[in-house]
Amino acid sequence: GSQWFPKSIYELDICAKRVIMYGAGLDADHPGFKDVEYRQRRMMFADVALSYKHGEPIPRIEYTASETHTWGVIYRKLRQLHKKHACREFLDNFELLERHCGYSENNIPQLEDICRFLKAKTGFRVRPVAGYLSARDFLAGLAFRVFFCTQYVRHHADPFYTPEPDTVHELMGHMALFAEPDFAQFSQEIGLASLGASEEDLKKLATLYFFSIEFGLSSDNCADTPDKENAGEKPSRKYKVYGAGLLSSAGELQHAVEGNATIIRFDPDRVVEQECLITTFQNAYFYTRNFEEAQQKLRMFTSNMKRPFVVRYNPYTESVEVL
Ligand code: H2B
Ligand code: FE
Repeated sequence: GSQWFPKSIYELDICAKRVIMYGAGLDADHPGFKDVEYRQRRMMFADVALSYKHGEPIPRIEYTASETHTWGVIYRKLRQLHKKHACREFLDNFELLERHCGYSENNIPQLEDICRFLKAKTGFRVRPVAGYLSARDFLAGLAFRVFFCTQYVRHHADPFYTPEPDTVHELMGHMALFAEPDFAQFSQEIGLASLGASEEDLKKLATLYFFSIEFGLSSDNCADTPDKENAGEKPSRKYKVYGAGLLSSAGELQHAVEGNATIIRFDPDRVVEQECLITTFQNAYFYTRNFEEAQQKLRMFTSNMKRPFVVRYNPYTESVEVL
């Protein structure tokens, strides 16, 4: 009830500083733990992110040959898989990113260019962040159509694995769909519902975020629309992928749609019971027909959450009114 939350887009500067984990504190099992050069590089990225303020141009990074190489290896692999498995909206917008934002296998795109592109498409923005934020701080950004976006690259020792979000995950997995109006709206509504939410509701919203924006599937435009009741063990060609966690991970993407993963209809009451797994593949994935359906179901669910006030987003002032 009395929890502080940002009321204006400028107050996201406060959320951005509350990083839980970044370069300085790389865990012992992180591939960069013993690499002094990597740790120093991470500190540079942390400085950029921690001194950034809303409204400033995002500093351009001169990526090293090694970082660009890591990006290229992943880019080639993922683009092949995207063409087979990503939803139409993702593919269309990804092409626009290639055309307008410097996406290519030889170049790591700059957040400033992506930010300008998304702003024109849906009003979404990105801003640099030094590392992992709490679910509460992270979701608050979405309420203002802001995505906290890491700018550093995972350690080169293992291009296909990172224990934390990095810029490859953000740019290959997340960016394309923030250019899609229905998806942008869905994302913002999770964010708005999270402002001042109880701990219990916040956990549910984080889980809904996880199984949609990170790991969601859709059944629109598929060969055969799956039947609602027996969706459990259907051949996976019936689903397209929109979740960024899948679209940025070759291994889990193939597991989800080329294997025999459990795929269940996205019903928020069911989804919030599911455990979010970080270091292994998910036990189940959830699908909706499209983003509009996801949005309707989310709205129905959040309208039953209790908050002692109402928040309304004002797009002219980029602030929330608390009634
Ligand atoms: N922080 C950062 N920097 N990036 C994320 O993708 C992220 C986060 N995801 N904090 C959040 C938590 C997500 O897993 C949900 C909302 O808990
Ligand atoms: Fe993510």
